[in-house]
Amino acid sequence: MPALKVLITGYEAAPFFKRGGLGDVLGSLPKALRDIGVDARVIIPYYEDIEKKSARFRINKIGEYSIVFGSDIEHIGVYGGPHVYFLSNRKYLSSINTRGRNKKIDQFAFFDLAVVEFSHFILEKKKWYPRLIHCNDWHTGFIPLLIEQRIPTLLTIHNLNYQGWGSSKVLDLLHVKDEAVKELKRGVPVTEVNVLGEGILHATRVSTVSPSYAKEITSDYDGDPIHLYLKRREKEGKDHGVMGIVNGIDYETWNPKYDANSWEKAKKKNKKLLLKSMGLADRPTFCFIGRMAGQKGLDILIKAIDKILQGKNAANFILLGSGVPSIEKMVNKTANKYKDNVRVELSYNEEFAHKLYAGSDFIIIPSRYEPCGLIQMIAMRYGTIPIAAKTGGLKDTISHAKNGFLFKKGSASGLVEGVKIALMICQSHSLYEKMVKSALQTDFSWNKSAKLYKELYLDIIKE
Ligand code: NHF
Repeated sequence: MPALKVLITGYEAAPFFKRGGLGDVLGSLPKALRDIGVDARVIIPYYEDIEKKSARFRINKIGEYSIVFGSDIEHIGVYGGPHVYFLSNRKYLSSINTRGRNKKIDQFAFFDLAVVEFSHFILEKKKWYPRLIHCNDWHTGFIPLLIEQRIPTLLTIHNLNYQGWGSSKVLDLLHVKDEAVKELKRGVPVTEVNVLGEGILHATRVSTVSPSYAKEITSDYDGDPIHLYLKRREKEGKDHGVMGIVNGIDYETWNPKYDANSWEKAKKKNKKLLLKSMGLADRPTFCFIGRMAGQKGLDILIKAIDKILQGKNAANFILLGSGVPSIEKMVNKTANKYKDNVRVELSYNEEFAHKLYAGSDFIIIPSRYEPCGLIQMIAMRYGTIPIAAKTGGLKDTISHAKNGFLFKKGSASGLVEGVKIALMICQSHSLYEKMVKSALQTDFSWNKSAKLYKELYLDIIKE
């Protein structure tokens, strides 16, 4: 049987360009799919940042074609590395930092149209034709509408909070009539379109990145309209609901080179080096790694650190990440207040992240919501025990008191309790050892989830 051909698309894909978890997923899921016989290829914009590294990534030009966007004919250059395609256009596709929400909507409307046309280009050029297009997040939300069921689509939601709202003028650029669009919010001065909403309404199937997040977003998601979209899908006979498939992590990228039998010496050494480089004393060490954004619950962590460290010297906290300036300021203030115990690195530094995963005892994940979360899985791969909010994918991947701890989401006192229990565990070598081993033995590779995606793809193309 010929391999199932799937084109996977989104805003980012590691190692070419990565801003967040989506980049990790688009970097590692296709590989895992290819290992089980799916001909999975990825397509993303050819950002200037990628172009600069084209020699390193062995990216070559494959060809070009044109699309009509508004009243302009725009040229698209097609570039490729093994199993990856990049679409290039100076005006629309080179920037990773497009300012202004309507400009961003235009950029990805342009990309989505270019992906749809790419399916013709690649058939002619390489005799390759996708049986299914796997779209990810709002950036690719126009594809299901534009492709008009010619190719079935799966839309995976990695974060419902980013939906891509913008002026409906973009529809003129796409030559799409208002009637074809289902999620229009009419208003003054502008009528708006919701790109993710369109994707949800038009995709053949919708999924998300964990069963618990699927439940959360389809039940009561703070008044978000997604369940209305889903109800409308049901009315149209698309009654499959939202499937939740937990992400895996790339075991090659995240490889501590120790396991449940050999962790102890290596981890001790890693911790020693980490603490020395940070100028911290030898104490139980907790880290935070992530974007400094509201979702990630840093205010909860800061409150908890305050409670734990007041008058005591019980623990170290090392925080890595960057983001919202007011959150960065709050974090810095705490570091200045607890000079002996708290360190902050305000950047996105993958090398340092590896050191933190490897050298910390615990990782704190106080997210207000978390569609899947990758850091708890990466941490456990390094034998670092997560203390995480009980929400979304965190709930689905952490077994409380076995390979980590879960506390009530949004609760600083819950987190304080979790840290206190962790400190107690540190007093008992056998308890600590049991938890570390259990974390190291949990399988977070893509093996299981890639199979689930393959089954879902096959199911979709059968429809
Ligand atoms: O893991 C990749 C990531 C998720 O929880 C994460 C998130 C964004 O918020 O699926 O996407």
